[in-house]
Amino acid sequence: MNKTDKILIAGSAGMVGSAILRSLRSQGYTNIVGTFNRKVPEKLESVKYHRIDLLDLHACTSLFTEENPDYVFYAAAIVGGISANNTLRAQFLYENLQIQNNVIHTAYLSQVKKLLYLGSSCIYPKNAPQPIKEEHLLTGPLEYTNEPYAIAKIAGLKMCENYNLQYGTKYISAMPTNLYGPNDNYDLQTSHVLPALIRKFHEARISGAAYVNIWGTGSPLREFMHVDDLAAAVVFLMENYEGTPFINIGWGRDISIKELAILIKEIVGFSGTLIFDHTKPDGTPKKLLDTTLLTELGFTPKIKLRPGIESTYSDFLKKYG
Ligand code: GFB
Repeated sequence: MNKTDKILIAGSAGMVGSAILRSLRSQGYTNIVGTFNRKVPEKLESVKYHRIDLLDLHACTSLFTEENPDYVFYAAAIVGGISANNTLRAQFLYENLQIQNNVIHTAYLSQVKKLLYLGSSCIYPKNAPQPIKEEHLLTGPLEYTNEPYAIAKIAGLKMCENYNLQYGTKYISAMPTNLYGPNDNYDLQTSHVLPALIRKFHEARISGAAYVNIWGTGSPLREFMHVDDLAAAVVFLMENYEGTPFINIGWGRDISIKELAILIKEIVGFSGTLIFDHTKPDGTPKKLLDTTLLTELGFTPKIKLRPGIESTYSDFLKKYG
């Protein structure tokens, strides 16, 4: 990838797309085009934005005809935490399938040099052996709370694999673990656990509440990666990796939801207690990715969990504090 090649980020306003944009700019890439729809991005010099609904194939075709990108980062999914996945089930399935079909197929028709598709660690079976290797895909039943999203993501990586096989495209796919960082979604109904807990502990500290409600038992294990590490990894893969096997992107260690809650409680400075709401689902019991392939390619994440959460909390305070 040359610094002046045209790079399209599909979904550049979300937490992941905006981090990829920051990473590309910091590495000297100068010809970046972003798309957004509902969430409006902050305006950045030398980045061209298109407001576009990628569910619309005609709009997607017009975008590729006008911009003719060399490289595409696919970060345009509709995403959310366990509750959003479990309630917006039809929407997560339909919209994710439709948007990725439109973008991947249009990228093929417009002969882009390379496309990087972003999936999710929820593609793996609920009870996959830990740490989860890429070869564990499709070896057992999925976790039901996020089955629609997982099926859409599996379809996306299979699109890339099979376009490569049939049409000779150079599409690569990466499966990130649970992500957090600046520009996250803090809506308590639809967010992931880490931003939800930042907001809950912050509001409890301000209001002087005696306790904070944590969903589930607190025992599920999750791996959390800062989105700037993820962005550095996907730019690294775009620059250095070619091949159909998809690649896990993880941070290397997991912690329980209870341990995460205690850590965020300390960082935010809340002094009350935790109450676990057993009526809420736990989801997958464990989810730690095996990142041997990524490490062998030469990439290692840098941002440790505590400083990562501290800087994310600072970003939250700037925007909502
Ligand atoms: O992050 P999260 O919503 O999604 O929840 P998943 C992780 C764990 O945190 C679950 C618990 O066991 C939740 O019950 N939890 C505790 C909370 N308190 C809260 C809270 O206030 N809010 C939320 N959201 N959770 C997602 C998938 O699964 O993982 C997505 O739904 C995606 O599809 C993502 O793949 C990577 O980690 O369970």
